[in-house]
Amino acid sequence: EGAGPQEYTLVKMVVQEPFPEVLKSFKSKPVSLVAATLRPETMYGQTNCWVHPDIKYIAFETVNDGIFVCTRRAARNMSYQGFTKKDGEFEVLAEIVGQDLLGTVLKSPFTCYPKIYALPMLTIKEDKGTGIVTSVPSDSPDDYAALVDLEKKPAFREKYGIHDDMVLPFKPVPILEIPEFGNLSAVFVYDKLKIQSQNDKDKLTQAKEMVYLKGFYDGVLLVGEYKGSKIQDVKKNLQNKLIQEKSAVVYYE
Ligand code: A2H
Repeated sequence: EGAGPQEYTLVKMVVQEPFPEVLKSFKSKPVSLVAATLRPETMYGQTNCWVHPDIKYIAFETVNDGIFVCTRRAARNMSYQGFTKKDGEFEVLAEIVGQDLLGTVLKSPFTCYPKIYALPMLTIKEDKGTGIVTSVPSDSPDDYAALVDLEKKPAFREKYGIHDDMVLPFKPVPILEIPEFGNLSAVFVYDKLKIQSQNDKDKLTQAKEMVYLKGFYDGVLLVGEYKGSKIQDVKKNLQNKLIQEKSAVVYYE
């Protein structure tokens, strides 16, 4: 990583009925779990949202985008980037532990699934992005590994009160073709490296290295208005489209 700030696209994953208990009092405004991504061009393949059951999140009000749920640290950063009324200030409307967000119904931009769910991921870092991650198991080895963990282990689902129908219908969606890796590159490298779980750290690092650069330079979109284009040529256009339709904002840290 370089010396400058990292730019993320913050995708608004909008809370739908039935609201979880901890968010019920905010219903009159749009409430979003905001996910920081480096890959806006992959939003067509979202299958779920990841939250860490033990991380503490907050809800705060933005000037233009309704109520955001993210870590306190991310809210503080946002408050210096024009998201709140007063520079450097944000009012904590609620403190929420990730556990209480699990199973929340969400609507997220571009994905073919009309509603998706907040599910547990245990490798989320508290000190990066918003502490909320959008899941694209077709192209992110971390996301695919975490989704397979939930699929394969009913006890893991049960522990967090996750119903089968929040997980089992959500298959990875072919959205990018990468030469040598096919149209589900994360699945390909997961199988090739025989990754066992989301905790398989070294192999997942290797998997990410394998797909990342190749995807960026040689990956071709299979869906959407830029179908047939190379990712590097349209990544920025897709970020702009998300921003214009108010489904995303830019965030730095
Ligand atoms: B990426 P970097 Cl398709 N903890 O988005 C763990 N992971 C986090 C996180 C956190 N607190 N915040 C963001 N991330 C993930 C899409 C994606 C991503 C694809 C492929 C690779 C990929 C869909 N998930 O990231 O350390 C988010 O997942 C590969 C690293 O700042 C975000 O982009 O480079 C990326 O990690 C940011 O990681």
